[in-house]
Amino acid sequence: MSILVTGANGQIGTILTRTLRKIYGKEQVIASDIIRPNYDDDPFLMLDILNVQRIREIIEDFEITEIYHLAAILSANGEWNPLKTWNVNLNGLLSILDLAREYKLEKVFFPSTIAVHGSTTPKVDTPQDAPLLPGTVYGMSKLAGENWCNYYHQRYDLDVRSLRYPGIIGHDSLPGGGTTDYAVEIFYAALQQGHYTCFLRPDTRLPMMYMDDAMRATTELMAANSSKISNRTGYNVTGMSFTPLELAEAIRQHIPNFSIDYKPDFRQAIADSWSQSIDDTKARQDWGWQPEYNLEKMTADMIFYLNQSIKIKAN
Ligand code: NAD
Ligand code: AKB
Repeated sequence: MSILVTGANGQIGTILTRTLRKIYGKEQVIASDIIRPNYDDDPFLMLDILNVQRIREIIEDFEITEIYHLAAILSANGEWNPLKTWNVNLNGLLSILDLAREYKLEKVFFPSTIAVHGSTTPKVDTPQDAPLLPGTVYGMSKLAGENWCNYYHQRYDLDVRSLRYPGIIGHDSLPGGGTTDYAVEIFYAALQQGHYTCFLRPDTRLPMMYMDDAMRATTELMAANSSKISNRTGYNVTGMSFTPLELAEAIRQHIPNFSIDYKPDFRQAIADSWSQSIDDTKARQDWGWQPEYNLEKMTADMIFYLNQSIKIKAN
């Protein structure tokens, strides 16, 4: 088995590469990105996902059997350059899917997102098969991507699997330009400045998931027997739902003097267009999905590990 991870230098890719290397061995997992990590992360290859010939060479040279295709431009950054975002997010995926078909790869993982939800989607306990009319180019590209994944599965029997991640929160990598980024930034600000100015309103409820749960969801989905995968667009999955006000309260249980104020910007409209909570029954039924982290457990873990890394950097 030889796995290629695209977008491996991002918030999720950094941790997913590490997770896959623990399972399959370091040499079996090739990390790639347009930006080189600033720490030793070999084997690493520079790869722009729009360079189809380079992807082909990597598949051939490293005899790739599986691809985890993470490279993308996220919701907030995507709005600064819609056409580039569509190109990277959709054409990048189409190259991966078509090369996976041509080289008969065993599996492809495509991370979708709650950003596929939009103005027509029920906001509470959003069902798997909810109406989808995304308002961002990021959401549009991921929804089109889900449909292409389903098409390649139906037409070419490609074993492509996908999760609609909610906002992902972790202590070992920084988010890359999304609307849920506040839920990571707030921890750094609380520990370093004791204060955070939030770009969303205090009552903005969004679905979230701790990185450990995201890694488990991904590896469990990919390890599941193909007969258990009844969804080939993107499985709803969730860990918890909270507002900035509730997160600030949870942080105050550990840092009593922590203060927060709110200056909503353009990301408020994006957050308002997404669901507040997710029904992930289908993932639970099909391949046994079960989150382990709620708001309190995630907050305690984030503060513990970020405190440790701040102390290590100070020494
Ligand atoms: P990120 O922005 O942190 O990382 C994306 C990576 O893709 C970056 O390292 C970037 O350099 C790389 N990239 C951008 N353009 C590229 C190109 N042309 N060629 C190759 N690489 C390129 O994002 P992330 O949070 O790690 O997200 C990873 C995937 O998971 C994305 O597909 C994203 O849509 C999805 N996702 C993330 C979240 C989340 O909360 N983090 C939630 C839902 C879905
Ligand atoms: C974003 O906010 O854009 C991402 C996501 C939910 O897809 N974190």
